[in-house]
Amino acid sequence: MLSGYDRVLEIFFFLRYFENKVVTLGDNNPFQKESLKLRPIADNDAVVVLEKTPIREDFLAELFRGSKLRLEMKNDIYSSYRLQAPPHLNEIKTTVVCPATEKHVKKYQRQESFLVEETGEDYRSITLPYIQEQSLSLQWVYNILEKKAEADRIVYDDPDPEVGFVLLPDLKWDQKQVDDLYLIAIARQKDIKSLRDLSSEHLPLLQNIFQRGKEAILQRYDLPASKLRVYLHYQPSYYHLHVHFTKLGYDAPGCGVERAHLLSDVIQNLQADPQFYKTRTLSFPLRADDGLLGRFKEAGRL
Ligand code: M7G
Repeated sequence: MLSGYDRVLEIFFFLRYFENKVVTLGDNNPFQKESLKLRPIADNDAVVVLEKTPIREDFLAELFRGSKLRLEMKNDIYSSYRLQAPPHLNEIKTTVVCPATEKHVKKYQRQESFLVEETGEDYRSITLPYIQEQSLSLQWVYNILEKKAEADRIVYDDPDPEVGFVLLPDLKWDQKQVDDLYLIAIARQKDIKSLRDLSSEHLPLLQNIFQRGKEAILQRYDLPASKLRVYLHYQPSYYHLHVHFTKLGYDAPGCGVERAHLLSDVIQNLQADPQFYKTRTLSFPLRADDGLLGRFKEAGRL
């Protein structure tokens, strides 16, 4: 049995000699970067996501001092170069999902999307049965809540079973710079799947996440609330309530209007109508090969 570390090494070894790769590049990639789907390794599929991270301002002097420059073209006042940075300033953030299910592979592949308008009734008759049948495992969430994984990364922990949550850096953030700050707050309550399950009884929980999450980020990263975008996804990929905290100005994957719901709006909507998210029509994009899209088509809703 390989440990997680051995498996990552094995993937890297494999990657080095890998010829038969499927490379997708482009806009629809959730990270807008390159992802590789690897052929099965010892009966398991893996997804490896490679991402160039932003250039840090405090490394600029070292970058200019320590790099080689190769002129590509010069025209009047314009010129372009290839800059070869020292290795430690040229790292590639690498995310590995292994073993990856078919759903993970689809999640990271480039796909055409379609906007679905889901009524409250559609949710109950189409979406809910679908997500009860098949959704991604929440084991990683429970590992965080039980401090079996990522315990050393926790930024704030409120242990209250009703309004408590764990705030920590998102998998997508390498924490090298606050320019692309991305944290998630994971609710301790286990029975809230998504926005659709929320009613006014959850207001204390939502307000606690909003308030304490912002305070913790101010304290740790010196970033005020006015610099934060705090939102929920609908549909999420993982059906356990969590809230995204990203830096304003960073074009975080999934922060567009078709998927992100600002937590401040969610709170106000529930204050105005306790059943808001159970009755309203909610729009969201689904990728062409998403099984849920198939269910909407079968039901004649698309
Ligand atoms: P989502 O809205 O359910 O789906 O958000 P999305 O991935 O399509 O945005 C789940 C969030 O949890 C995402 O921002 C993920 O990057 C993040 N995430 C997923 N996993 C498996 C992990 C993990 O193991 N650790 C941490 N810290 N974050 C994760």
